[in-house]
Amino acid sequence: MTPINPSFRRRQFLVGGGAALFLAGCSSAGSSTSSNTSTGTAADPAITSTGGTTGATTTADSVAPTTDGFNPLWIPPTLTGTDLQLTIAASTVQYKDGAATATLGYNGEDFWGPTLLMTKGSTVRLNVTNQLDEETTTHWHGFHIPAEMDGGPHQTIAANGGTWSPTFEVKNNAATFWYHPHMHEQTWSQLNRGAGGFIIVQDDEEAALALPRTYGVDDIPLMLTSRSFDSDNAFVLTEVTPYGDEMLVNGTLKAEATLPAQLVRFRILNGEIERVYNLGFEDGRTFHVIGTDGGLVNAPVPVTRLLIAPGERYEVVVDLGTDAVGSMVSMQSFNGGQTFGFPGGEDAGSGQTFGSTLNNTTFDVLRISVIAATAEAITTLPTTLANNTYWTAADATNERTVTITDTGPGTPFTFDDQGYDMEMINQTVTLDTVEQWTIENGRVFSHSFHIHDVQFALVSRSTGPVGEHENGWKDTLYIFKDESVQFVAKFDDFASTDHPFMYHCHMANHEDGGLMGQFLVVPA
Ligand SMILES: [Cu+2]
Repeated sequence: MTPINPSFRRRQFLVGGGAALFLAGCSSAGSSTSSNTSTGTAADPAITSTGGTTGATTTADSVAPTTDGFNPLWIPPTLTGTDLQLTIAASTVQYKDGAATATLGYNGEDFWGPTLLMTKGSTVRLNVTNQLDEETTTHWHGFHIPAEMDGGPHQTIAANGGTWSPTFEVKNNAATFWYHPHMHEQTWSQLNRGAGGFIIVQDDEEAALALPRTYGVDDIPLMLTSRSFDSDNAFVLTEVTPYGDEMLVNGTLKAEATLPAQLVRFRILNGEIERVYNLGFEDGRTFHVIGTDGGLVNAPVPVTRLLIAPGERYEVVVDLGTDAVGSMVSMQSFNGGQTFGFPGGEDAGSGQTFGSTLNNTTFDVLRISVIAATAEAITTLPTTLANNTYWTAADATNERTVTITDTGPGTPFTFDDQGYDMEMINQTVTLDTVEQWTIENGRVFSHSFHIHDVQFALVSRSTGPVGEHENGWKDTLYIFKDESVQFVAKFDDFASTDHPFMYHCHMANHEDGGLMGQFLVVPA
């Protein structure tokens, strides 16, 4: 078997190296229209990407294929501007010999979609066109926006050409967000086929810092997931196979990134259905967390391992400055020997119930091949990154508890014994209230709790101290089996008596199974 990278097909279109403009809205399934342009200089204060034409996509993917079975990491092209067209369509990827694998992508990509670049304070309009023969939605994960613009299960986009056009001010801090389907009971299916994309928000505070910021060169988005393939090369999706047997990074099988010998920033998204990653490097090197879901942390946090649950993002910086040009180092996930209830800790072995060859073991996530440093390399991390003041328990003027429940082995997980019902409002919050939410998980398994609308401060874990690296704005948290956690958030700006926000487990199989509730933020 020769796994083929999605970008391999794209590369065949790279004639003459010219920057081919992608015509927004004119995508067709399976076409490969990404251009291959070099990136700009690292001196730009804003994130660097070429082809800054409004509505245009560019890509920094210009890495030569490798010869020993690894595939060059695909870097999604960027899409900039304030009036953006996103079109989701069916496609295929030739991952294996034989039949192509059916996939979904946005704007002509075969799997995943362009990276949207947005600036804090700007007002954006998105036109999302659905070329699928099924309904979908597009959720702007982590964004603080009105509920009717949020892209949850109520904002469906009609099949076969429907368009939804939300508009909102970008109020979030500079950070890494993502967009993905949030279709009622179809999130797993649509995510599994590859629908999603990154959003990078930029702001003046982040831009003033000497951080790696050249997209695709020293600033690399990494969407981590895995898939299993059936005998016809289709992605497997059954109730007992939420874990894939093969690692995909940005949709690339057995990915290798060619990176310069300097500080490199990774914007890591766990895009899995269920697996949690316990990330590190094969040589045990220390790396630094610089950002959580909703923004920069106040100071870099050194780590050697980093747990990241589905839906979570961490921005990290790894120092390749002392790695020899031509050397290799692998990012790995150290998922062996975890305690019972760790998602992906079940016994390895494809075909077993909930099994996967990547379960309960250490496996390669991304191979890094080191090349010479760039001319304007960042070589030292700033000691101070931000000056956030986080909410504390003392700030909260209202409290509520949400409990993860089920009715016994084999039954779906629910919140408070109530499966998700589109017609039921589970919580009502008064606008401008600072609330403390306690999430109780006494059940058999760990989960990934995500709440829309707000960025919260994680204030306590019953199992021990909140990790230093978690001390930042977050919208998603990993909750262990038999744990309760508390977070504090202010529910400001957007009230509605009609349009709810969601809170749910970001393990898409659990979400689709009913582990989701909805809340209204009502006027005071
Ligand atoms: Cu869950």
